[in-house]
This record gives sequence, structure tokens and C-alpha cells, in this order.
Amino acid sequence: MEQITATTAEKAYLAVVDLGGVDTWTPEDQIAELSNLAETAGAEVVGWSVQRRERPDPRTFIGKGKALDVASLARAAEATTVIFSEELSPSQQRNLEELFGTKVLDRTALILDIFAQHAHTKEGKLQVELAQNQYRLPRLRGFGLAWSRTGGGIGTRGPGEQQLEYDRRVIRRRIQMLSRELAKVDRERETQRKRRATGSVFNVCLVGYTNAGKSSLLNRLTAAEVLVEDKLFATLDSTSRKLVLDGREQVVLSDTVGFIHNLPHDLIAAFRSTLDEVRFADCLLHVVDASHEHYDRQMIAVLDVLGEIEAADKPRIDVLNKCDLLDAQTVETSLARHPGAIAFSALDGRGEKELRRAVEGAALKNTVTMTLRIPFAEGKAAQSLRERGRILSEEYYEDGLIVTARLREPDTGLFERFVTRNAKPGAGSAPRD
Ligand SMILES: Nc1nc2c(ncn2[C@@H]2O[C@H](COP(=O)(O)OP(=O)(O)OP(=O)(O)O)[C@@H](O)[C@H]2O)c(=O)[nH]1
Ligand SMILES: [Mg+2]
Repeated sequence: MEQITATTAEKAYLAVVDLGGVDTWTPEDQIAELSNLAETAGAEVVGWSVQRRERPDPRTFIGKGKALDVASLARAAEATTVIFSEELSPSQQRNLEELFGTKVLDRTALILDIFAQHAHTKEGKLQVELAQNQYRLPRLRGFGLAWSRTGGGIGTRGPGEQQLEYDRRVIRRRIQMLSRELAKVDRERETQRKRRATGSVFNVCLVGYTNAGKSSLLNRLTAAEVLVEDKLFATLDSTSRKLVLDGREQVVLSDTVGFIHNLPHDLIAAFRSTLDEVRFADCLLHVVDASHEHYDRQMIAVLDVLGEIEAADKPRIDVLNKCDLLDAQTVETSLARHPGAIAFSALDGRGEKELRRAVEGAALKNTVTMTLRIPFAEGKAAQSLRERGRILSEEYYEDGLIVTARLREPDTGLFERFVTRNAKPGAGSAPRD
């Protein structure tokens, strides 16, 4: 995989392709996002141009004439890399590299590169390497590996092909190995998740467009010290923290990888286990950068990814973050467009109380408050109740315990035989103000 590192400060020329169609992302938006990605990867953007095209040219994506234009523009800007806004096929990439005389990357390679720089945990690194190898396998020639060894042309069929086959085999074996390792990590995560699911803990997962302020929100609401940066994909590894609400409800809040529009499929597949945090959450907090010009479009992109990972139907609370950057009128307008959303700022803390209340409301929604009489002889049941439920009050009597506890609905059956009074749904004991 080609790497861009901050130290070399590659000079990148952006080739944005406007395919028209129903996509609401204008070329200007694409330039802004691609520049942001390139800079996050450590490159310096030295210029850009937009090519309109209905259908991609099979050889050069933008057509030979346009490609020659881009070549001279990129050369004039002294670019060392040309980055395309769309995914290129391996042969298009190779043809363009030959035409330009520079390295050619596409948006997927750029995102993979950023992910590679930001992965810290074992799981994160495995996931990125798997995605990189999957991306690299069909592109082996595109990077000129086997190509440069034999010089191409006549004779490449002999040892060159063998070398290529060998390289492919090595990568395939690596992919298998990484998949096996990841399956192991997956199982560990599953065990952790089961442990959490058996308790009374309500799992809330932060989702949102990259740079929306998910980690900042986690840091404000809990004592977490997650890295916050004005960079895309600062967070790749999920962090979970306990969130204590009103001193009563216990909730686990998990930070996770940010989304982007047209998130490459290989990445979604490779990050399956991280994204499982989202799939198995009880509720999602959708963090939105409300100060972003196109935040509503970013919200749609997030919903698209949620759909792709089968998490679109989860209970969700929309959080309009960065309201400190907006005037009151704009906040009002945004709230009117997103009924039920919460105006928030991870920076100055506005909306925090309301957000906590909303999370508490969601946590209480599927719970039932029961008063139980548990004899001392049923020590195990009492212990299990403490693990699964939230004790609201307890009193001892001569041969046992009278407890009022809040339980998640699926757990209530376990304690039915101890019920002394009618169970009442948790919603009846709504959070105190
Ligand atoms: N003004 C303002 N800036 C904020 C707020 N919340 C976050 N930021 C800034 O936005 C940038 C991104 O914040 P993060 O918390 O790293 O965002 P994230 O969603 O975790 O981003 P990724 O992990 O990269 O997807 C940082 O520069 C933060 O300081 C806010 O409420 N107001
Ligand atoms: Mg983050």
C-alpha cells in the first residue's frame, strides 16, 4: 500500500469527477471533503479540477483528453500525487499513473491510509490491514510491483507472471490469517457483550459523521479521556465508559469510528466487529455537527451506513452538537427541522441536562419496577437481582428481604415468584427533574 506520511508532505492534486445523477453532493462539496481527507492523511493540496462525465471511461475513467489536461495541470502545480474522488479500477489507476508520471490514488486508498495511521489497538490494526489487503489484491499490478521487476512488455509473461502469482498468494494467505485473528477478537468481544447484556446495563452507542464531536461528547458526559482532534477519523477504536445518570441509572456509552458518505465497502466489512457495537446497542446517539454547512446531508450519509449495517431501526436520539458556534435563531430553525433532537455543545455543555434526561428516558423505557420479597434462603436470587436489576430500595425483615428494583423487561420472568405487589412499568417512575 502506498503511504502518505506527514513528514514527506506530498503535494496532492485533486481530480474530482462529477458523475451528475441524483447525488446531492456538488463538486464543491467533494473538493472540500477530498481536501480535508488529503490533509488529514498528511498531504498538501496544490490544486484541483473538476471533470464532468456521465459514464466512466473504462481505460482512464475521465477519458484520455481530460486525463492529459489533468496531467499538465498537476505537473504545473508540481504535484507528486493525483487523488481521484471516485474509486478507480486497477487498470485505470495503472493507465493514469503512466499518463501522469505521478502516483495516483483514489478516495478509498486515501481513507484506508488515514485509518492505517489512526489504528492503535490490535483489533483496529487487524481490521485496517485486512481492508488494505483486500483493496490491494486486485491492484497488485497497479502499484507496479511485478511490473517494474520485468519492465513490462515482451517477456512479462514468464517470471513476471509467476512473481505476480506468488505475490497474490502471499496476500491471500495474509487475508486468511487476518480474518482468523479477527474472528478470535470477535469472539472475545461477543463474550464481553454478553456479560454486559446480562446486567441491567443499558448500552448506548455514539454514531455520527467523522469530526462531528462524538469523542468530545463522550468526554463531557463521562470521565473518559478520548483523543479529540480536528481530524477526520481520529477515533477508530471503540471506547466504552459508564455513564451515571441522576445517580441512579447506569448506562454504558461507547464511542466508535466516524462515518463518511460513500464509506468504502471493504472498510465496512473489515470493521464489522467494531460496528457490531452499533448493531447490538440498545440505543444510538446520533451526534451531528450542526455548524457544518451540509449537516443534513451528513445525517443522511450516517443513516445510509446505519442501513447498511442493519442498525437503522434502533431507537435513536439526534444530538445537534457545536451549537456554541450558532446563533439562537439558527439553532431554533435546526430544531424545527429535526423534531426531538437536542441542541447541545460538547464545548460549553449546553443541552447536557436535557441529553442526560433523554438517555435516561430511553433507558427506562423497557424496564419494569417490581417489589419483591426474597427469603434469605434464596441468596442466589438476591445476588442475581443485584446483578441484573437496579435496586431502588431495600428493607430487611426476619427471614428475608423486601426489595424494590427496576428490571429490564426480559429479566422480569426470573423473579416473578417473589413479587409482592403489582409490577408497574418503568415509564411510570419517570426521571426526577
Ligand atoms: N466549537 C465546538 N467544537 C467542538 C464541539 N465538539 C467537538 N468540537 C471539535 O470538533 C473536532 C472533532 O471533535 P471529535 O470529538 O474528535 O469528533 P469525533 O466525532 O470523535 O471525530 P472522529 O473520531 O474523527 O470521527 C475537535 O476539534 C473538537 O474540539 C462543540 O460542541 N463545539
Ligand atoms: Mg472521535
